[in-house]
Amino acid sequence: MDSKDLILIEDLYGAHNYHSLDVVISKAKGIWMWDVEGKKYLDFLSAYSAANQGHCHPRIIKALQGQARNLTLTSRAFRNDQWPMLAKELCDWTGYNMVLPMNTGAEAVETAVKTARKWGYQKKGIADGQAEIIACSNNFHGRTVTVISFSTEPLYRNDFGPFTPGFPIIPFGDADALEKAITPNTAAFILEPIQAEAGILIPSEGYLKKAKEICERNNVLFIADEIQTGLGRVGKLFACDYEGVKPDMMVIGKSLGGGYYPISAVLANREILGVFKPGEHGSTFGGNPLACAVAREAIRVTREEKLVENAAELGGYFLAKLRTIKSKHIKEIRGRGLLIGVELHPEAGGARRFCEELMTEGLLCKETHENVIRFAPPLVSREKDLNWAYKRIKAVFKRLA
Ligand code: IF1
Repeated sequence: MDSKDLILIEDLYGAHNYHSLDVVISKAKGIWMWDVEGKKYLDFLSAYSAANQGHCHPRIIKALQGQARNLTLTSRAFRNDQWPMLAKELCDWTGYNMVLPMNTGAEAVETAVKTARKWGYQKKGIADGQAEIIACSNNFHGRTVTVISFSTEPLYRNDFGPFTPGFPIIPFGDADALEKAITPNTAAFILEPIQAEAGILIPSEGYLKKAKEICERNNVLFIADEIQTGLGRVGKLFACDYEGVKPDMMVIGKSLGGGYYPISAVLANREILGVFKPGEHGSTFGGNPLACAVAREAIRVTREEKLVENAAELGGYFLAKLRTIKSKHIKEIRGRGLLIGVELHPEAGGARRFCEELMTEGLLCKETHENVIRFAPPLVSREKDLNWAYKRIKAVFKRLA
């Protein structure tokens, strides 16, 4: 079947909750993808940073296949031999001493919310049912009802109410607003250290540190959603590392599964994650041995192939190169590591048409909101790959001038 047929079938039977580019991928390896007609593309999105290690990494295939032959699922009714090792390796790598595994990012954010509330009642002494978690405007933390309860984006919220209460909203990047919003009922503050979906918004230098300090002073947990920014994407292990900030709780996902398998986790220390007692929270698939074996190898690949360092080096290189493109459409180019946003002026006619044009050039990326083109190639990219991409990007800006 060709792309046309598959698109027709998808649109007929699949729910229309996406406006995907009309490219039907059937194969991928490393940084490259092929559509069903055999046309080759450079992946400049990495499945929203879930495929940081590149597609179908041979080492991760091996881990997946090996584990698939042995043991895939026990549920947590029984123990398995992979979860303990992943838990230890994750803690050793990230510097936390406790971890709770889930499957998707949104579930891990939900878990962080539940943890913070329980901590608020049990450790901080907040009166029952009163706990508040402060979130930032324009955040993106996932799609469940509780998580969209603290979204400020009508598109994600409309007609999905009633919502979960207890989430005051403050502007992103405003430490004074945080200070003012804190009450004796505040259990936690949750944020993305770089707002990716909002358009790769990097807060001004010192904000994370200041916010962490305010949280500490008020006995409020600082929760970082590093689902998209974490594990190397931004050129350090975590975006919070740029300011030397160690969140009380950290939520990770995406590339923890090496592009193969959904797995997410909440990291914290024992005083916090220790609030859970048996039966209070869980998941059929969370901590399953297949996910854990894949994640263990995904971590080893990230470390041994020095993907964090590569993201830092190539990110700086590519950002500087992009900034040499002269176009009246470009308002600003910003980024950290290999998470880069090209913001266009409103008169440019939207980022979507640039993405469609880049697709015909063999470069796959995705707009975020109306006017930002997001570039996030796999972290296994090399300089010559980015040079290849640069030529296409430059050509498209020339063509759509
Ligand atoms: C979609 C966005 C990116 C995330 C952060 C939690 C989650 C995500 C910081 C939830 C997920 C994904 C979801 C995906 C598109 C994508 C996205 F544009 F929607 F915002 F990457 F920028 N925290 N982000 O970025 O993780 O439950 O999806 O595993 O289509 O919704 P999830």
